[in-house]
Amino acid sequence: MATLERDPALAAADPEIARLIHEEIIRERDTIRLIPSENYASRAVLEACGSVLSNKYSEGYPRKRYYEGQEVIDQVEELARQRVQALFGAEHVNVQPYSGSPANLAVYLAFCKPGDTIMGLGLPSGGHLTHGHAVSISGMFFKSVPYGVRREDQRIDMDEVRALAREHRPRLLWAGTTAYPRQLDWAAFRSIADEVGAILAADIAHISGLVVGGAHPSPVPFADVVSSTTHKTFRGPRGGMILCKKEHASAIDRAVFPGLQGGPHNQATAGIAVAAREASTDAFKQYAHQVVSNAKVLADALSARGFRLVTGGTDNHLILFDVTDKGTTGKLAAQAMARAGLVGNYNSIPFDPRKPFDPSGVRIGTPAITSRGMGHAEMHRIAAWIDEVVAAPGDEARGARIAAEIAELCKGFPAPGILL
Ligand code: DSN
Repeated sequence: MATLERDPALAAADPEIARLIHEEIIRERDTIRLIPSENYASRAVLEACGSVLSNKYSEGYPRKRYYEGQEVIDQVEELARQRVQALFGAEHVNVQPYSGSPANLAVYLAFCKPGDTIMGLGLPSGGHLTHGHAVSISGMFFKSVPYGVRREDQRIDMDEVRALAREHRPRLLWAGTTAYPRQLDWAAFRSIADEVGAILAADIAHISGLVVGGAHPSPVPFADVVSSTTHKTFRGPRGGMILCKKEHASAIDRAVFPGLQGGPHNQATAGIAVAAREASTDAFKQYAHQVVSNAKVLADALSARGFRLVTGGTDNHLILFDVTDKGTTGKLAAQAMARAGLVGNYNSIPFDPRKPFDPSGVRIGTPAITSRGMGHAEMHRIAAWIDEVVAAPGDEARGARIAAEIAELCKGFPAPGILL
């Protein structure tokens, strides 16, 4: 059995893991990946991540390490840093965070003390756990003051953000989202942060690829610090990065190491360098714009089929829809969709009357299907399939028929990174 499609070593050494990876390759190949935070890394990125760079310890930073033998690793990390810096026009970059949550923890460590007040978009409104949610360390160690979205249009209420900031004078103000289909007003966040003397931290984990590709405004000129994962719209390896103003460079670097982490994952650093090189191309700019264009077409098609979309639509890569009027729940809908080969996730919607474990909404997005080259015609087909599944989540025959149709469609749109 060709397992990693290129190297029989794993199949010989560990047939069970080899078989499971093979099964995942087939799953990723034959289904429509709609989770908006997922994507397909290129073969080149995967190859960098599967390299011997994984064997090396390199605590510290280029030319200031605590282990010898860094003549190659220093160059890898410098390339990653320089490429990301150039892509975003950032003053300073750290590519060592293991992922988005550790990157955000490093931001706290750089700027806050336990007990400080922080503000972020509440999780039920589309914010991230690490922006102060009660069950996260960010809600346990800091005094969290969440802001929300307006009931009428489910958009972030900048008047509320300003009023809460004036009242609570946060040390740190997050501008970033994980389930929000609209653009953020970076200038308005900057003006609020300035008014109350807060550090402005932008978390662009979901949209960093859109920012690089010019399909979403950049927070870099506005924010003191910008955090991101590297595996979502950026299309890199699982990892994290922090961009900041020069004046904060040493605070951020010290927070990541030695404050929070030990040795960086050099294989991921190399993957980030490769992804940054890929993201510097015109093809990537086109990709980023196509992600947004596909999302708008998919949103309009769902809306035309009677789905209530949170905020009424999208202007990024993400769509959140409410299935209450369709007579089902987010969990039942997402599970039925997954059985039919449409893999999204159930998600709370703003002011959701249901509990987070079985909420009213489903979250989908277009980054991965756009990486496969799908366009407007496929968005219409996907909307039709979603509509069919959600109309009868328990209809297994219908789900199986759609899964077969989707596997057939996928044959015409090879997923980057997958050779089988
Ligand atoms: N887990 C990511 C997402 O799915 O949006 C955020 O960290």
